[in-house]
Amino acid sequence: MRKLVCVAVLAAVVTTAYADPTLKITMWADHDTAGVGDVISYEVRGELTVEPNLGLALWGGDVSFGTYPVGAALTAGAGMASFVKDAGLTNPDGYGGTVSGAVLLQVGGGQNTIGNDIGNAPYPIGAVVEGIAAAEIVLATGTYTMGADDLTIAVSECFANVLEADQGGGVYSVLPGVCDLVDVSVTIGAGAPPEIVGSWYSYKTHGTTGELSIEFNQTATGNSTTPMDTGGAGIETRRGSITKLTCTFNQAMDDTSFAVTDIEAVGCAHAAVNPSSIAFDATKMVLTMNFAAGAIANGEAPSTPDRYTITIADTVLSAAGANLAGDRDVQAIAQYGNVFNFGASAGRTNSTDVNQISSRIGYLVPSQAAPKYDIFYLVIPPGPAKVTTTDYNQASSNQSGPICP
Ligand SMILES: [Ca+2]
Ligand SMILES: [Ca+2]
Ligand SMILES: [Ca+2]
Repeated sequence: MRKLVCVAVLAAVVTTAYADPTLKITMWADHDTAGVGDVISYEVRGELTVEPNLGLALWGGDVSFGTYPVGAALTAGAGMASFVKDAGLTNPDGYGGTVSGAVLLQVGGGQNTIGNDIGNAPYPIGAVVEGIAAAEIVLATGTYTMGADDLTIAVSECFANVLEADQGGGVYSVLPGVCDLVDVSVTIGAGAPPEIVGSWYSYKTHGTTGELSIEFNQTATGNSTTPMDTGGAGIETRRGSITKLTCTFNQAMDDTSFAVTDIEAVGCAHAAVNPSSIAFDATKMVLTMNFAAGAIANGEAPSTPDRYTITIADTVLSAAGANLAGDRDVQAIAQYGNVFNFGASAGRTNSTDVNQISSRIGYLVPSQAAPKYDIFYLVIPPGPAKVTTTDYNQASSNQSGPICP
């Protein structure tokens, strides 16, 4: 197809008195930026910008994908049916292009300007449609799945010819056209860097009720005077302090890029500690951090309570190879029995906390009482979790604080 067009272009230089009809090609995509795994829809659009003519007769171009592997064949735009085999003439692999090395070679096709019918050859056999690309038209569409790098989709090696003006019916004569390749690429920026989304959670197993979590609000700081139930700093109130902590990422992570030393819990009054082990779930989006018993001090006698900042290093990577960004830390108060972190009781376990627990004695956890009130979560003999006098007595005998100013 390309060689025939080149011959026609040479002839046109001699025979046409006006500027060559020009097919202006532009590229469009539905994303400016995209994260790993996002599906990009893109269009190759064309418009004839030099008159006179009766519309596009034939076009073709190679589509490439920058540093990415070659994409799948394109689909003809809605108005291009007369260019598609068998109505029109295309390369053997069709209108959507032929994979050739790093490009889709010769996306496009031509109309049946030679007036062929099926009695002569199996194709092209369609009727010529006039006026194609007189206004901008979608020549072809495609999709591509985004990776971690910027994606540039471009058209090159474009060729075109047009239906000559002042004719009609059956066999059409064509004029060579030229392609305007000034604006023939679109770049989709690699976006959505890996970030921690939502809250962090601290887990304990409450008798036969099973594992229950306390939420650590990711944006809370200090000894908030806002109760943790309404967005204040999260507190691990339960026996044994923080031992199992989770956070969730917005995309799959490279678990091999995580080491226990990439996660650090620093107290106001206690030196940094690392988890004893870490693990990812099957999606590689949820990280579990396990701290050794006693590693994070919580005010259980004889320890002193503390407010910790737990941070994940920005050197850990997404599965696509991008560094962790955004809010990488959480503040968590480790304070046995501090179930009421408000007003004069903020940052300490005192009579207010003890009274709060006392008023819930007999409540099932979590149906009536939140996990934070079941501070002595062990149930002996095994049974469902409940707030009892044991919880009350434990908090009463472990009053503490205030912690960090
Ligand atoms: Ca934070
Ligand atoms: Ca308190
Ligand atoms: Ca209990």
